[in-house]
Amino acid sequence: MSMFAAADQDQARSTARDLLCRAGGRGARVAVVYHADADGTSAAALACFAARALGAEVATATPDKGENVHSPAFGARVEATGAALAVVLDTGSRPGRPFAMPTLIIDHHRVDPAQAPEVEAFVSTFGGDPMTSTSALTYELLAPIAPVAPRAWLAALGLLGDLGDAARRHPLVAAAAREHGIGALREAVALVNAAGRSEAHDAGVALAALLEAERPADLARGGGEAAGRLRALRQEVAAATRRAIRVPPRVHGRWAVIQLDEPYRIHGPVASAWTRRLADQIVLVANRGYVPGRVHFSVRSHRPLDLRAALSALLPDAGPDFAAGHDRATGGIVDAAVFDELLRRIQGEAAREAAA
Ligand SMILES: [Mn+2]
Repeated sequence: MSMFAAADQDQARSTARDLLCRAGGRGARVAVVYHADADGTSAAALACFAARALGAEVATATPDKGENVHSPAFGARVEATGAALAVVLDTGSRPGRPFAMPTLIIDHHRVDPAQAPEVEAFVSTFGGDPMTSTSALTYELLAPIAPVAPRAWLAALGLLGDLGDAARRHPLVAAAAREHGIGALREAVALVNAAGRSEAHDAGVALAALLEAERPADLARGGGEAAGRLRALRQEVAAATRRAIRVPPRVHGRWAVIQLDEPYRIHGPVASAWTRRLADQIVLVANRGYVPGRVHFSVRSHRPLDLRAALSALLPDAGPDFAAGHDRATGGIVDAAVFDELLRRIQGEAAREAAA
């Protein structure tokens, strides 16, 4: 990151803290908007704790199946909370702004500074720090203004969820593993992720479980009501994943394509599971059953390839939901017709390679 961007980030962080403290000081409502995975949900739990400790009321919201934070229906629900400030966590970013109200975005996804959102405060590393997560950025933002230190393990959950075992080198994960055990942290990540993958997309259960938990082991073994519901959701998602992993791939050149028809958001883990067995392939797992008429798909590979570039080369202008995410973990959400065109181009690439 350039010196200029670093100075901008100091300014963004101080503005963000100021907005939260002022909202708390006047007892205002804060809308906590989050991505329904372990990282986004852990960041949301930290934001809820901090906002309440500062004196604010909290309303939480996550986009439904097939929505994102820019969907008009989602925006209307967030505006309807009557919140004076929105805190948006781990949802990626686009130019412009998702909501009319004052908005603070905390996000660790790679973004060109020229494409940064125009909101009151955008807390980001612009992708310049691959060893961070939204939960860690949120923790670092909140620690100077709110008593979140006893919940530092929430930052570790998000790091482990997004970075896997590489996150164990992060000081927040190392400290949480010493205190709580790495097994309890991993188990909590799996439970939280299951909620967002469930057929009902019941991310609120995971957030409730994190808010009622005093330590990560409370998710897997605690008697809390939300933790119990979370464990039932995980069983359902695990059964669907076992079913989906039995669907055989079709190989086209360097691509291996698996097509699912499941109401669960399990295309990502199924793709990751196949990369070991298809070590020379780019694995694409498509799900036509998640949202009718749309295809949600995940792309992963065993070898370190720029998968966003590989996808964009096939379909250069497929919109902001195509080839989003990270170089090593991407995918997209497109209309069925666009996905069928992508498949034709994959087959075309394979045929050209075979002829060469
Ligand atoms: Mn994340």
